[in-house]
Amino acid sequence: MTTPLERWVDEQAKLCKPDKIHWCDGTEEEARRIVEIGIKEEKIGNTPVFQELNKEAWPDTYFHRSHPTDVARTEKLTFICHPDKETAGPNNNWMHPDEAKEKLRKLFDGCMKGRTMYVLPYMMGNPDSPYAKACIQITDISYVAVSMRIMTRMNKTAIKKIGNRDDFVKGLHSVADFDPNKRFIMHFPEEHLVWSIGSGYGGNALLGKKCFSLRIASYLGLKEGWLAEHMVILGIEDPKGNVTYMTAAMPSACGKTNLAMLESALPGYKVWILGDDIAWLNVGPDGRLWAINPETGLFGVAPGTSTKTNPNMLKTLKGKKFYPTLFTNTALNTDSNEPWWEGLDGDIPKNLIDWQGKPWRAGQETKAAHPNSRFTVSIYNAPTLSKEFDNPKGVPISAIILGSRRTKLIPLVVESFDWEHGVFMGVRIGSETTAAAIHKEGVLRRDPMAMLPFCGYNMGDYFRHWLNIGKKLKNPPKIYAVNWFKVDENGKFMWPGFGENIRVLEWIVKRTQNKVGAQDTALGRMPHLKALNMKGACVSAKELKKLFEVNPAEWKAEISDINKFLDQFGSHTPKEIRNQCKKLEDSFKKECAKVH
Ligand code: SAT
Ligand code: MN
Repeated sequence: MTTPLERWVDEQAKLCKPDKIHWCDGTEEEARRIVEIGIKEEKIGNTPVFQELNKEAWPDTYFHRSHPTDVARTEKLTFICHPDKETAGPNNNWMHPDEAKEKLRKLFDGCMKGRTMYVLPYMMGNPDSPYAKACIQITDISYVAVSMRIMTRMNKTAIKKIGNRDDFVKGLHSVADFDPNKRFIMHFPEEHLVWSIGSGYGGNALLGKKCFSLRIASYLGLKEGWLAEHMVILGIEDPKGNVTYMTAAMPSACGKTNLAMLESALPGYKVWILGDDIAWLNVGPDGRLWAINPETGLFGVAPGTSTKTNPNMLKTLKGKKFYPTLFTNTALNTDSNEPWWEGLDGDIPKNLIDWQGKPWRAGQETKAAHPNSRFTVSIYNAPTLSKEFDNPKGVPISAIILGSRRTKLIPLVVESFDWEHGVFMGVRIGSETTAAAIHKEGVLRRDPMAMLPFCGYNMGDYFRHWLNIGKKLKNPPKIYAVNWFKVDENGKFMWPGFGENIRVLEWIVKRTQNKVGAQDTALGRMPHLKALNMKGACVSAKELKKLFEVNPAEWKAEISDINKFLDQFGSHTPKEIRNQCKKLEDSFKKECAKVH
C-alpha cells in the first residue's frame, strides 16, 4: 500500500520527469555526498554549484555563485493563489489556483530531465513541539537540498509524522533554466502547497522559509488561532541571571540580525539568540504568548558583517558544530580562497574577484560582493545560542519590539498603553530605504509588522487577527516601538546603536519586571531619562533628550499618511485601528492647545 506522501511524490516525478529520485535522510554523510555532486557534477552555466573554500580558515565551508539574474526574492513573481481574490488582499499578487496550476504545470512538465529529484522531508520546529509542522520539499539542485539541511530539521522524523496523512505541507521546486520570464513562486494556502520555479535564491527556493513559515503559516495561524511572524527571538539575561524573552519585528536594513546576536555594552547583561527571522507565536495554556523559531539556520546578509557590527556572527560563521556553512555571491580573495565582502574587518585584499567572478579593484564603482550576498549557517554554531532553543514548548514572551528606520518622528523607545495600541504601533511601521536597497534612498515604505511581503492573506484581516489574539492573552507581552536611526540637524545618527542598544533593552526588561516607571505622552509611555543607564555611552544629555522629542506637525502628516495607507484595505481595516489614529490625532490637538 502506498502512502499519500509516496503518491504525491510519484505524481510530481511524473510531471517533472527527473532521471533519478533521491529521498534525503538529512544525515551529514549524505550532505557531504550532495556537496560533492555540487562541486563535480552540477553546474549553473559554466560554474560549479559549489566551490570549496580555504580549508584551514573556513573548514566545511563552500561558495555558491547564483545565476546572475537570481540574487534576491522576486515579489513581483510571488502570488497567493486562493480561490477568492479578496482573501488574498491588496497586499498580495493574486492568481486563481486553477489558472496558476495550468500555467505552471506547463513549465514543470519535463523540467527535471537529466537531473536528480531530491525529496526533502523536514520539520519546521522541534518534532516534539505541539506547534511543529511536518513538511516535504522537492527540489532539483544540490544547493537547495544542502541549504534546507542547515535551515530546517531535515530527517526521517517528518516522514513518520506524516504517516498516512495527506494534509502535510508540500513544496515543489525546480530551478528549471533560471529564466526570469518563467520564474514564479505560487502559494496555495488551502492546500498547504507551494510551487516555485526558475529561481534558486533563498526566499524563493527554500520553501520552508518565507513561503511556508510565513505566507502559508500565517494563513494557518488565522484558521487555527496563532501568529506566524517575521520576528527575531531573543533572551536577555540580567546580572542576576534572570532571562526575559522578547521578539522583535523590523523591516530589512534595521539591524534585526545584529539585535538577535547583540554583544552587550552593559556589564552583566547577556543576549541569547533563539531566532533571527521567524517566530511562531501561540497562546499557551497559561494565557501567555509562547514563541518557537521553526528554523534551525541563519540566512543572513554578508556585507556589513564585521567584528564591530556583529562579532557573534563571525564566530558563528567559523563554528564547526554543524556541516556545512555556505556563502552565496560574496567576492572571493583569489590569493587565499576566502570569501570577502564590503564592511568585513581588515584591509581590502589585493586580488579579488567580484560576485560574478570578474577581477575587482578597490575604488571600482560596482560592489565586489553582491549587496544581497548571503551566508547560510546553522544556528547551533552560534556561541550565544539560548539553552531553550530546542524546548518544544518554546519560550514565554514578555515584550514585543517593533523597530523601524526613521530619521525623524519615532522616539528611541516608546511603550504602548495596551495591546490594541501596540498593534497600532505595528500596523503603522514604516521604514526609510537605504542606499543598499534597490529602491531610492530615504523613501518611506510602510511595512506593517514587517510582514507586508509575507502575509499570506488580506492584511486588514491580519490586523483583526492580532487584535483577537490579544483578547485570548491573560498576560500579554508589553509592546514597544524602537528607532535607532534618528538624526540631528546635520544628518548624523544620535544613537550609537549595535551593542549600545542593550541600554534600551535593559529599560524594557525592567518595565516587564515592574521595576521602573515611565511617563505618559501622546505617543505612549516613555522612559524618565534618568532611568536609562547611560554610563559609558557617548550620547550627550542634549542628544538623549532629542531622541525622545516629538514634533506634532510631523505627526499630523504621518497620521494622514497612515490613514491613506489603510484605505487600500477598505472595510477589512478594523475600526479599532482607525480609532487609534483618531485618538493620536486628538491628543496632539490637545497638546498643541496647551502650548498655545
Ligand atoms: O530569502 S529571504 O526571504 O529569506 C531573505 C530576504 O530576501 O529577505
Ligand atoms: Mn527576513
